[in-house]
Amino acid sequence: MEETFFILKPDAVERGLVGEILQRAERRGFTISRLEVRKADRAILAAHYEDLADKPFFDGLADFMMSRPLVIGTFSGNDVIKSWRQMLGATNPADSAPGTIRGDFAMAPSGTVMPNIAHGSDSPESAQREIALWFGQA
Ligand code: DAT
Ligand code: MG
Repeated sequence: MEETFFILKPDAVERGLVGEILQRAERRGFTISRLEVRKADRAILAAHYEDLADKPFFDGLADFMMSRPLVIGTFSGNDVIKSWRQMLGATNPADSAPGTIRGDFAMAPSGTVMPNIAHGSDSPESAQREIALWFGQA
């Protein structure tokens, strides 16, 4: 049994998509093992996106993620890390396939990647790091 960390980003919360996205995860067979509404600050986002903190788009990304509340949580299930990433679809909404969460719900302005609805950990190491960062060592 694996655990992954997810964020439903401000666009998902504002558009009232939280229930529908969580329902997709539950229908897939994931268990919601943690769930919270949280406002992020720049420090936690810099740690969360540590590999992106020196990118030119980081400030815009952080401003967007701090703009409104997030829904954060964890899913438990077999191969849940890879499966949730597959359900999310490609990072850039222009490339995400129909049927994926981003492919069905995300529409970023032409040439941009954000907003793109949701986050999922990309490896077991990232999942462990992100769960500890957002929820503390459980
Ligand atoms: P993912 O969210 O699919 O794991 P990532 O970790 O590469 O993708 O990037 C994290 C977030 O940063 C992504 O969801 C949106 C934003 N982002 C990535 N690349 C970007 C870019 N070139 N311009 C603007 N935002 C970007
Ligand atoms: Mg990522």
